[in-house]
Formats: sequence, C-alpha cells, structure tokens
Amino acid sequence: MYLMFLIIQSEDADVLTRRLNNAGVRVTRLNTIGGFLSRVNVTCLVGAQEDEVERVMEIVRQTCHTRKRYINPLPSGAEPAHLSMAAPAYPLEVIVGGATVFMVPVAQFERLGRGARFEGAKPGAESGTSVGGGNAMQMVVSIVAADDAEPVTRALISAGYRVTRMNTAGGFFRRGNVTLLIGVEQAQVDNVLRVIDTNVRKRAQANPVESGMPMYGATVFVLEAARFERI
Ligand code: 2BA
Repeated sequence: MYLMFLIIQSEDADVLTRRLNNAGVRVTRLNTIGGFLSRVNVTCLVGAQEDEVERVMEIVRQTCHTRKRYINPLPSGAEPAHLSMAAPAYPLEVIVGGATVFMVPVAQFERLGRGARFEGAKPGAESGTSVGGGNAMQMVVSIVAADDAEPVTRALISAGYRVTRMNTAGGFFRRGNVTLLIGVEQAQVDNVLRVIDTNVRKRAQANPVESGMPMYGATVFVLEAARFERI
C-alpha cells in the first residue's frame, strides 16, 4: 500500500474528491498554501493499494488542469525576497501544474475502533515490517473524527508520546476530522495503536465512502521515517 499526497489547485478539489469517492477511493483533504505563489491549494491524502494507484492517477490526470497564473509586480521594496530579483515591470506568467504527486510506501495499515480490540500487528503483509530494521523511527499518521481527537491526543500524551494535530476534512461532505502525526520507535507502534483504538468511539461497521470520513474509529498509516532528529 501507498500513501499518496496529491497537491492540487483548489479549483479542482471538489470535482477530484467526488470522482475519487465515486470510484470507491477515500480522501482526506488538507488546506495548504503553495510556497512560491502563496496561494491556497489543497493536499489530498489517499491510501491506495498497489492495484488502485493507476486508477487514482488516471482520475487525477482527467480532473486536474494546468492553469496560468500571473504575479503582479509589487512596488519596489515591497516584494517578497524570492521575487525581488525577478520582479519585472510586467506581470510574470507561471504555469501551475495540474497536480504534484508523492507516493510514500506504507509499512503498516490499520483501521481501528471497529469493536474488536486491536491485538497488535499481524505478522506478514504490511504489518510491522521495518525495512530499516531494528528500532527505526516510524511516523504514525492517524485520521480520527474531530470529536475523538481530544481524548486520543490526551491519552497519547499521558502515555508519553508526542503528537502533532492537523485539522483536515473528509472527502465527500468535507466533514471536519483530525490527522494526528505521532513519531515513535518501531517497538512502540503497537502500543500507540492500542492507545488510539481504546480512545476512539467504536463503530461496528464502516460508513460508506459517500458518508465522509472517518469510516472507522481511526484510519492509520505507519510510515518509516528515513531520518529522525530533534534539534
Ligand atoms: P507553489 O509553490 O505556489 O508553486 C506554484 C507554481 O510556481 C509551480 O507549479 C511552478 O510552476 C512555479 N514555481 C514553484 N516554485 C518555483 C521556483 N522555485 N522557481 C520557479 N518557479 C516555481 P507546480 O510545480 O505545478 O507546483 C504547484 C504546487 O505544488 C506548488 O505551489 C507547491 O504547493 C506544490 N509543490 C510542487 N512541487 C513541490 C515539491 N517539490 N515539494 C513540495 N511541494 C511542491
């Protein structure tokens, strides 16, 4: 499985989300800002199995269009540093891409809060396999309902973990949810998942994709960090 990051223009976001949802693909949306133009854009997180990736890419290709943008020259001295050298007397044309796509391999994928208690990673496929071996640092990306975010965060902090919260939104109804980033060593991953599982409201069955996220108590992608350092 892969976690796909699709950075797209806001104008295409609703149609892309709808088309992906109609194809049975779930999407989590983040409101983001492009570093160069400082314009609002949208980053979609999509967990896709290997055989789904091309379907997702095809929908992205059909939906996300390149557009011309113009940067108006600012009065001398008022322009941001990265534009100042280039700022000409006429608008500068920039072609913004249909989409910028990153695909990151997922080491472990779990849906938690489904009633049955989380028993730990099952040996084998996409479960607890660490390419870095040993106790490599993992980035646990957990999408939870907005009202579960507070108890889950509190429980993780009390258990000694560090957490970053991102306000995100589900695909279809854009219902608010929260994406938690938790950096932990491989040996701690099961425990983190257990804490999340215990603190989300239980859902007996998955909501259909059209009902918005989250469809389970929590959807979790574990990514292996190539490097982790605190400075
Ligand atoms: P922005 O950073 O606002 O960039 C908008 C467009 O401006 C880019 O379109 C590109 O045409 C131009 N541009 C960006 N950086 C530039 C630079 N250093 N010099 C000259 N022109 C530059 P795209 O390449 O299609 O990118 C669209 C948006 O995708 C970006 O918005 C950014 O939010 C994201 N993105 C693209 N490449 C990325 C990367 N390597 N890492 C992270 N985000 C990326």
